[in-house]
Amino acid sequence: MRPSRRALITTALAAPLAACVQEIGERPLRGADSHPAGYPTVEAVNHFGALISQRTNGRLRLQNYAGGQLGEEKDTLEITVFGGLDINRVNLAPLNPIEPLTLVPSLPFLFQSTDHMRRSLDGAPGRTILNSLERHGLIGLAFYDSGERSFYNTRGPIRTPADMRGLKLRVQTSNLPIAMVQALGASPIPMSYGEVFQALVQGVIDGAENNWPSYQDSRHFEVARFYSVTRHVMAPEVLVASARTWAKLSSSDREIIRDAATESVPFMRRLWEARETSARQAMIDAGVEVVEDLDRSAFQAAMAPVWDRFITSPAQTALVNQIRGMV
Ligand code: GTR
Repeated sequence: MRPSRRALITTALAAPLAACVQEIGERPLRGADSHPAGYPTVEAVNHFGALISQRTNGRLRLQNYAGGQLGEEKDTLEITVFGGLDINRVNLAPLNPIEPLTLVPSLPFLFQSTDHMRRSLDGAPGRTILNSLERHGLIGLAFYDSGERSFYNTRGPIRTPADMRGLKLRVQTSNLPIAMVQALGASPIPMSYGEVFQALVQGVIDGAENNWPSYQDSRHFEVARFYSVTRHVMAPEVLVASARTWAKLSSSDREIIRDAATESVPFMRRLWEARETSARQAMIDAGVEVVEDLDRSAFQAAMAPVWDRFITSPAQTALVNQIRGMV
């Protein structure tokens, strides 16, 4: 069972107090991930932790709580800002309500390819976004791949936006995916990731959207048997540290942590590529109906108006243009 919100807040308040007594070094750094052990993000963060302890001769260690043990991303982010967690791996979408620049890589059909996404996020646009998190109490360390998200559902093949009319689709807790699903004529239901499987089984929702590895690991495929390869968004994963923790670290420890995060990116990408391919094949082997013959441009056209609605500041526009210029 997942911890209640009250329990999470209690943890959030208790941990900084405990941290006053126990300094980093006396206790391990605490990290959170909503995915289970073995998922590429979890393995990458473990690798990051191993590099840190190697380079500090075990003085700094990372205890990474995987599988959503410490709560959903929205909650663990709050706890990280309070300093109750030191490290957090989340998707970019839950950061949308916190920092408007994070909306940019979350836009539908922005990136033209994996290579375009990686070059943009490894380059100046990525740095601008990571730096923008500091004013919210978070230190942006690195972006990880999250592949492409596509829609899946329990009802039948989706080939055009018209096939989505009236479907209740779970979305991440951000106004952007809410608007994207509305633009397609379906009903968005914001819900935390950990609740989706049960909601699909109970028929509370008809579907959701995600990449292949998440679709597999979350077991959503057992209930939602139609996966339509819309590939409508490539919002990345992001690794952050608490600014409260950061303030207590020496500049050499900060450098070790930053370098370890950067070095965990190619490690993650290797795992990701293998996992994306194997997850897709596993889903085909499990009898999922993979809908490839769909009109992606119709989905793109239907979702286009959300760009203007969410990209409203000069800073966001500059970032969009910079990324578009990197195709
Ligand atoms: C996954 C992502 C998770 C989480 C999840 C979701 O692709 O890796 O961090 O954001 O999607 O849909 O909530």
